[in-house]
Amino acid sequence: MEYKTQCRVLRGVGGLYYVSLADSEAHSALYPDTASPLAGKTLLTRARGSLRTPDGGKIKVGDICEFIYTDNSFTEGGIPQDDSSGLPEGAVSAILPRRNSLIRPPLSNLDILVIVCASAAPAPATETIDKLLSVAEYHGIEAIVVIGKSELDGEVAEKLEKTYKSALYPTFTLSCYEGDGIEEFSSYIKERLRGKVAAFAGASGVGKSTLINALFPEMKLAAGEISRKISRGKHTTRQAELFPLEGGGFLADTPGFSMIDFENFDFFPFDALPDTMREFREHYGECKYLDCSHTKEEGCAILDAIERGEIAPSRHESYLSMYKTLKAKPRWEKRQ
Ligand SMILES: Nc1nc2c(ncn2[C@@H]2O[C@H](COP(=O)(O)OP(=O)(O)OP(=O)(O)O)[C@@H](O)[C@H]2O)c(=O)[nH]1
Ligand SMILES: [Mg+2]
Ligand SMILES: [Zn+2]
Repeated sequence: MEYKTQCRVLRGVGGLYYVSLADSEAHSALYPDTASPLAGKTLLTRARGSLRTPDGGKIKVGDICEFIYTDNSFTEGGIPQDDSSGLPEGAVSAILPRRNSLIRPPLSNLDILVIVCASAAPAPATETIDKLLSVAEYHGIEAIVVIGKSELDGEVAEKLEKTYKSALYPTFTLSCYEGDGIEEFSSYIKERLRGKVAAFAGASGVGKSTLINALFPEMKLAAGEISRKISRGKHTTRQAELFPLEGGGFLADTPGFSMIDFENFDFFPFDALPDTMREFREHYGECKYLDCSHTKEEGCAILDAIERGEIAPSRHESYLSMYKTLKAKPRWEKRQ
């Protein structure tokens, strides 16, 4: 008997893939009146040799795929998750259309990007936050801003919160040390995460791992293992990996979105920049000149909104910086 279902690619190892099969509920919604005896299991499997996306791309972590398997897959008591000797007779047979596909980190179908900064230690770098927000916006990834270590500098935290709320992003101020704001953020993120993939990004030392551990205690081991690998200098491949979360959903643990990438900022083409500024968008069309670049023109609706205190000056500074960098690039090439 042959079974068809969907799976999510969690990790690649030497040409094989760990995939998480749709659970029974998801399976019957996708393929009514059919069976998937391995529903909900994570297993190591192969991909059909010629497997490519319509535009020739290779299978990636995060991909949602079609998975076909047979009864021969079954070993006594099911397939042990980490046993490569018991490969099921089945294969990833198609890569389904992607919502988005990132190059760095190499990850597809990222749904949520949690951008973390701290009120102090390290001092918040709004340009980094804004670049991450623009990358998320360009790829259609839902962005959430977290201002951590709020107990260190309440004034800065408040100012940042105002900036990102007026930029129209869900914004949370919290402190892992004091516990303030954790519960509110925890219920918000867990509610949104069902069946989705989230990643945490932000400068080193802002408290990402501390926050992840507070939210998802089941992640503790995994995070520790990865940082040990990094400190031994062996985890340089920048492989992305997805970890299933207890309440449903996956967390992408990836050293990606490294701030190094941001020196050579080339995540989207120059022409796309204005549309990545969420709170600017409602003012486009109100500028005096049709071809306004919103950098310095007289009668620019964005500059006027900044004057009125509706848009934070730091958001415009970041816009100018991205404008300059992207404009200087001869041609944006899509790399897969
Ligand atoms: N004052 C204060 N310190 C915190 C808080 N949360 C975390 N820290 C500390 O900040 C330091 C960095 O935290 P991490 O969670 O390792 O930061 P990270 O963002 O994961 O850093 P990288 O892994 O290097 O990217 C640690 O010493 C934490 O104990 C907080 O709410 N308040
Ligand atoms: Mg960390
Ligand atoms: Zn303008």
